[in-house]
Amino acid sequence: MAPSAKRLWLLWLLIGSVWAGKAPRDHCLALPDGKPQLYTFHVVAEFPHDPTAFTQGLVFDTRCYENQKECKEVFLESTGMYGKSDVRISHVDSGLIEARTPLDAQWFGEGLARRGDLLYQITWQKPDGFVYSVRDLSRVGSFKTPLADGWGIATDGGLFVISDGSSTLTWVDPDSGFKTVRRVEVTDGGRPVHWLNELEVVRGEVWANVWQTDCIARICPESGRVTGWVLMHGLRAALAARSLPNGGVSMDVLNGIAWDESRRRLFVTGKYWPRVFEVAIEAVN
Ligand code: DDQ
Ligand code: CA
Repeated sequence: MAPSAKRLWLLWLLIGSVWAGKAPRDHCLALPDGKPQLYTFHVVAEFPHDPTAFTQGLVFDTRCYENQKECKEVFLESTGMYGKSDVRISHVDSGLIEARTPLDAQWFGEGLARRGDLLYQITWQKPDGFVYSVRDLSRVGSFKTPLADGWGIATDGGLFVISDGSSTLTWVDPDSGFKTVRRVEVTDGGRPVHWLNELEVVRGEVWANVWQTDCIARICPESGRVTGWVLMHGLRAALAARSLPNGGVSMDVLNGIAWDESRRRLFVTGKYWPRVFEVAIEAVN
């Protein structure tokens, strides 16, 4: 090759690789043919959970106490039902409820997310949200989401992602009045995935449990594509079969995903479930 042609070829290669690096692409893993990866699970540990809690939002946290040189693993949880909704902090190991703040009876609690020292709770069939101090669960503010119905909420520490039972995820910015920043339709094989409920941001992905199913979708936040399905089948039935004390209400659907980033643990529970499970997932296809 003549030297000038060679230089042109190298330049072309350079332009091509820079362009490829800049081109929009989603970083989320999926099977090479674009199909979602399927995952099964096994239970690693189980923890007591208030069987009268209609769990709507679940977050893992570590709480350190000033006077005692001690830190405890806790769940921050939002519960639903009119007249029974609250936000609570409970100890992971014992289920002990350390603090709770009830929600007025006109609201039905839904998802919960922590950002810094604040907890953000959204509500069912309303745009209304409430802000609490994570220290003592005192109510310190309120907000309105751009959605008429609140189901799930999660954050990576910046924006919030919220669901409303449709197939759309909406990113909102708490620093600019909860205005919509971005909306994405969640799809699997091109078809919309409806009834996205409780959410968790797990290592840059959005995980959503799909209402009335035993399935958790791993969603690529950029494209909305479901890159994996975590199949939790059998967990609810096995727990129900143990007939644990249930506080007079029978177990409802799987709901509640919490991620412990420091120890990479995944926790799941459900509405009126007497246990929270730590689960490990394994790819099956
Ligand atoms: N959601 O959590 C799936 C978003 C809503 C659950 C609603 C369950 C309704 C129970 C009965 C409500 C009585 C007005
Ligand atoms: Ca969650």
